Amino acid sequence: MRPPEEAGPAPGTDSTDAESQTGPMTPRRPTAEVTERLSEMRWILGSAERALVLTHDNPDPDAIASAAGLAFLIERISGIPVTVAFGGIIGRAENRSLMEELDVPFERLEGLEIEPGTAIALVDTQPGSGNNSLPAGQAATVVLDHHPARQDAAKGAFVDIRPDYGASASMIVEYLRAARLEPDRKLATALFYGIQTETMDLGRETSEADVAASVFLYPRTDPAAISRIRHARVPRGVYRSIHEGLKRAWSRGDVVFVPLGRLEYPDLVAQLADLFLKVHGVDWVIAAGLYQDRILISVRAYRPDAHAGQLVQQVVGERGSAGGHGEMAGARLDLEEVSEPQVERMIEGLFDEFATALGVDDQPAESLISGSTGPVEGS
Ligand SMILES: [Mn+2]
Repeated sequence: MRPPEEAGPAPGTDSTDAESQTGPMTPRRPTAEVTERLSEMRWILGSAERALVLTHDNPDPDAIASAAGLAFLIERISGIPVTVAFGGIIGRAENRSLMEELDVPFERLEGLEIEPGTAIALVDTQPGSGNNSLPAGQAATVVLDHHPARQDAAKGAFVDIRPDYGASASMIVEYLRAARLEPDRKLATALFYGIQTETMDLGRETSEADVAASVFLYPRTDPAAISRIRHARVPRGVYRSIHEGLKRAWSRGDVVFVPLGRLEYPDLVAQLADLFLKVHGVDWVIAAGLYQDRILISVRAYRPDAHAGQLVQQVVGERGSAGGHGEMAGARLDLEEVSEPQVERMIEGLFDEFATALGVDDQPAESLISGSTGPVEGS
């Protein structure tokens, strides 16, 4: 994975000595800026007795790796004890395997008491994004994220939001490098894996910083561990959902709708959306399923000009919480006392609204796999 020579800086550009030691594909962002932010973060954490690094609910690899990386950074720059936590569950087998390889103790936020003097650091999520379990009334001291900035995010004392980055883990790598902290093999492996999955192997919403972080990390990773994570064995429930999706997926034009019924774990909906985005000619996937008492929606687009985050916010509106990037987004709608047939009808209604918003409501509905017309009913 040696970077091509021609990608290096042209003679006379502002390559420093430090950069030339790590190869030509180093972060473009001036090191001085990250260093400045780093000392600002250290100063803001100065009055804290301890820190709680919190990432989003049902964390994905980018969230898991970024949280572990930020905890390491804060511990080292501030010398205070750090706890890492998340809400929800880690369902996906690959993500469980990542946790095992990473070997960092993560706590479930539900069981934690947040003591006075605790600085809360949110990573890969923001206050008000609806996908984290930051207790109401708790302010975040640090907010590090690569999702588009929300209004509430500005309430953090230290806020660094870079929507042009493909992964939060790439931001963490820049901070670690600015602090001259060497991630150990486990952390480097997790950060690398987080960036690769989040960017579909540096293909989706990827910036130069994501490439530079990957190049920096790769020689520090354990390739066998990455293989174990990537090829983790999965429970049968995954195949039940794939089966359900294959049976029921239908399309209008280049938009595919995937009703998944009840999900074994929450991130299955995103996993299946990714799977269907691989189908030739598909530009959009809208997948939806039921987990506990909420509808989960995952949207994927196969075009860099897509506004998936805006689309899902527009369709879901006040009925739930929604957000995301250009090519990947999600939403959740909390339900009360609703029967499964009612949920199925709600999902059908939401799919119709997505079809209208995407301008394909006049296109014929076809089953994706069997080729028959009309959405496939139930299972
Ligand atoms: Mn992320």
